[in-house]
Amino acid sequence: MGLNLAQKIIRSHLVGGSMEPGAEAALRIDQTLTQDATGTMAYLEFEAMGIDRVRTERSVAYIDHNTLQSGFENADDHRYIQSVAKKHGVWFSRPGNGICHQVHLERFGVPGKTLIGSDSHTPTAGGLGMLAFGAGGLDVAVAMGGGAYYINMPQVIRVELTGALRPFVTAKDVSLEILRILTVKGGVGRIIEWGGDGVKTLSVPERATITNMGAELGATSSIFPSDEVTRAFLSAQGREADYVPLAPDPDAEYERVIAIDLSALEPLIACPHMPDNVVPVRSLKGVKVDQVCIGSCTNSSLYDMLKAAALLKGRTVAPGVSMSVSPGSRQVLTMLADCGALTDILSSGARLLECACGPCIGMGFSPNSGGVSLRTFNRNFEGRSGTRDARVYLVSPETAVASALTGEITDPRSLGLDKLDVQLPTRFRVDDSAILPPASPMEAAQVEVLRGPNIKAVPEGRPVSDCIEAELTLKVGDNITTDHIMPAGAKVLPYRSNVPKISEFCFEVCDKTFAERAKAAGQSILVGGVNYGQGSSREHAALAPLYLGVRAVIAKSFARIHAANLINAGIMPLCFADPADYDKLEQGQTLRIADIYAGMDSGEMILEAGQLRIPLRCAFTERQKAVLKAGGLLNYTREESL
Ligand code: MIC
Ligand code: SF4
Repeated sequence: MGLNLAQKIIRSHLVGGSMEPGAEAALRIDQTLTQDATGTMAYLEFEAMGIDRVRTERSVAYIDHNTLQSGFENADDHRYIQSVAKKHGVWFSRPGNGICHQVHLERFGVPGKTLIGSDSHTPTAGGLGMLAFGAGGLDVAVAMGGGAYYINMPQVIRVELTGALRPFVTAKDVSLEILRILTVKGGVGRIIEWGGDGVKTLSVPERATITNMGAELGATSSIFPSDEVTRAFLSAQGREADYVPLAPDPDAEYERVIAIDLSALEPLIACPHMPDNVVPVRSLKGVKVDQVCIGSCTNSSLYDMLKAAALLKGRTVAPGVSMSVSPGSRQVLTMLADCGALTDILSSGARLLECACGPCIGMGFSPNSGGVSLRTFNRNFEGRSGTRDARVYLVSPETAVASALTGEITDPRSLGLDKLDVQLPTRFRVDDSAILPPASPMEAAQVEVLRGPNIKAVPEGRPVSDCIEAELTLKVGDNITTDHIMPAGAKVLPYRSNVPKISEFCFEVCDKTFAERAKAAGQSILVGGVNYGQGSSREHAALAPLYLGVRAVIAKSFARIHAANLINAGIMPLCFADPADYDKLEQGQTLRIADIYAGMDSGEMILEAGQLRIPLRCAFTERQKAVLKAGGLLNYTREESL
């Protein structure tokens, strides 16, 4: 039996475990990336492991999230990351150089290699044929130290593309179409492998838009083959030597095949407040728009920006609309400037923001109250924009510009234009001066790591005991995101390296009293619904609960990265054997789970709630049991290396 592309890369990187679906596979990791909002913790964890120098082929630290420096905290974090990276063998992409996923695609991604990053959209690199995973900072720290990365061996879904996109229908619409089909839970435990004749019609940046939003499906990863289009992109980046052709075997097997005819698609839009709440743009014609944002790691490539500029050229943004453009990288911005497209953008009345995540993570440019914001981003979770009652829609750059021009949600096809004639250059402007190399092993000892007062130690995990008795301090519903558990935004993000402080904001979106109540309770258990912890890779969504005394989370199901982060923090993710039992529990009850060690082995535990006996299930691997019993991955790694 032939192998699909994901299996081929996994097989060539397998250092332990098994490739049987559902079993744990240990993978050798070739490259890592971090961004600043998760990076401080990752490097503190790396330092705590006591390893001198990274053992990967390439590790890169990006500064792209916390670039609003409204106090000393973010600037201190940047300095810390710059110095710790230099000391330990990590390349450093300076603030302003761009969004990690965009820059990594341009300058470092290599087909057939493995990459993990402390950011859920790391699979963006799958657009180049790389097998890339979003992970918690601690997993990235371990991989930097040469340790394996563990995944539950996913099933692989093939999406068979035929035809070609029609004018004003884009890769973003392909992402929204697959979200409409599979929903935000449909990719959990799966890799999405894109194939078929339609693939060759998509450029690498378009492929990357599609693999980027695989994160919204909950997928473990997403990947495209590496072909002549990939070669052309790498060669235009001056990196043709990195090219290798990659394709699945002709007789490869898949769990399921989904067919999408690119020529049958139309412009789509995801409505508030979930990326899978997708309808045709034309069905919302006339809805008044207050804000339009173009950018984010989904749609900030030169290709996207050139299309936006071409549509804006000679036109002006409607008076009622406030519009921002944030190019994905310095390469994109300088090339826009060189060809004059930047002038077209600025003359339209759009505001130019930094090459960074910006509004995507609530770092400025929040919408007006109750405002309708159309964004080319990937997440529209409630409150994420920084304005609690804003209504955020996700669209392509073409739909965003068309709507900015008319002031209402507009299908770009209705502007009466033929098509946009935008070509990718045969040569990008390559200037890596904002990517600083690490110190040589000889010089490393002299490099001083610079720490600011906001940088506090990583909280200590506590070994899971055989019996837990604790209050159910919070019961939440389905699809709780990490933005609910540990909100981001300009107010909270500066505390990413200060867990005691950031914990005060834990679950603020759901219940402002939670942090204080949990702390007062000492130990607690949380209860959630389906797909608990979807969204980001931020391990703060596990570290803050750890700091507040949470010992276990019981849910109907979990998102992959968050479940791994809980285990890494020494908190047990447990599932209801019968999801209907969720309804029987009430916030404030005292819960008890006994015989935990035996339960970890048998996969079954009993939750006692007053007179009720509720069966729970778990499926921890031997390694995960050891991690939990050690009180988290950091303790486990320390113990292992003794
Ligand atoms: C996000 O898009 O939610 C983030 C901010 O990039 C996160 C990482 C973080 O919270 O720092 C992610 O996607 O993992
Ligand atoms: Fe940054 Fe937004 Fe991409 Fe997250 S999703 S990496 S915040 S641009």
